Amino acid sequence: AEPAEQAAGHALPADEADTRMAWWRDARFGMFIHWGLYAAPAGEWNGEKQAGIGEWIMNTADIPVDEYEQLAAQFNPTKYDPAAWAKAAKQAGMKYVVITSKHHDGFCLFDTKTTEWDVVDATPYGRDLLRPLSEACRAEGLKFCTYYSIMDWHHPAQGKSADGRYNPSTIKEGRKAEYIKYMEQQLAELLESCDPEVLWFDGEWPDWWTEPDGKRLYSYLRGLKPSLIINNRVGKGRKGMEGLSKGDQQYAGDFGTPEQQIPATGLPGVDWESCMTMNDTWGFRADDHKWKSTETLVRNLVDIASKGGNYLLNVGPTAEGEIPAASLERLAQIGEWMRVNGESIYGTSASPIEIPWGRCTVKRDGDAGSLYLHVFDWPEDGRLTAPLGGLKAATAELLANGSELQVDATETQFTLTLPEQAPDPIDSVIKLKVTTE
Ligand code: FUL
Repeated sequence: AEPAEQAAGHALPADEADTRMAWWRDARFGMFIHWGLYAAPAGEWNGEKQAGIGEWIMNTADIPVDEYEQLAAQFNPTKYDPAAWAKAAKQAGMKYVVITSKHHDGFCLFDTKTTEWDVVDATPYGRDLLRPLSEACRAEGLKFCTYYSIMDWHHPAQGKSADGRYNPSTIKEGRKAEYIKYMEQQLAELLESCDPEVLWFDGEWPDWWTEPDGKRLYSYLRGLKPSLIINNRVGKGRKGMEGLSKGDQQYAGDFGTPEQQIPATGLPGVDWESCMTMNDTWGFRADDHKWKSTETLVRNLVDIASKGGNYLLNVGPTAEGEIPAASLERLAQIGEWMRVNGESIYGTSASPIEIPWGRCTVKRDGDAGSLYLHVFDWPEDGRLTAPLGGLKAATAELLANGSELQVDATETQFTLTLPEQAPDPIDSVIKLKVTTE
């Protein structure tokens, strides 16, 4: 293999990749933050509501670059409180935070010498937004991670597509190397100032960005920081993840990124993370009140964990620097559930047992382990039956209140006798101690 390929994750010994991915696999739950200049128009341009997601407004409303640049002059997030954001994530039970360092509009939320199109040079706020958040996250014991878009609607080397839209961008004749250099410099600066644990690429779909480009960028970053975790969108790995061999999937980064969906059977053989919004947009839109219920959000987390994936749940702060109250409320409620039931999520893996009334997660410990039964639909007759899958059930406990439950096991299934009322209407978790003996 070529040296560049050697350095890519797939070519490393498996245990090295396992060491690198260990914290990420245990974490299971993270916060996505889409924040940028687009939070100011908040879904409206020239008095007209625009369709679609907030962070795409430059493309949706076809705003000329020089007009879009005006937004920076007004961007002054005086209410930004990175410590409060980190606390909100921590209290929700999240273990990591992934924030946009540069979205498709090319605007940088960190200090960079490569362009004036950043928060330090172009806004009245005049200070780096990411470094303080990286420090606040570390103070809370959270891993700090950054999103970065390869497509860039502001960079002079990129142009509009034949139909006159920003998306997908094109690269101007002979200017690709210049743009790649620009990205490499920015990413090196970002690693230097914020030391992110994950680089979450996006905007890889324009035709000018190729699989070899992705592999080279992957290797470059792995060289700068060997422990860095890099998602599949660095290359073309998003297309047909399921159909690829394990080696090829690794080629395309360290983990798969299903968007706004939970794959029905997970993504067998690879690490993956479902990223999802709390309402219908990633970047703030003032008129989007289609909030998912806390029940849906908790059950999504459980569903994803039961299939072996991570859940990256998004918030879209305002231009003033505040996470919307509706998001904070839901995060606090998820946190209440996590404080009681977190052990059924962190460090668990997919369960082969399928149950009609909920989901199941597993934690192995040699020949023994715990099977966590997540009961979404509490049985009216107070009896719950599930297949044992070759395991022996010993004791059962309701995490909500620590009470012991009666277990009656046969060779193939076990039956639990439950109290009349579900202790938690969202998801009551039963911890079943099991052995393989
Ligand atoms: C997509 C982007 O185009 C969206 O704006 C958002 O960042 C989402 C997570 O990824 O591909």
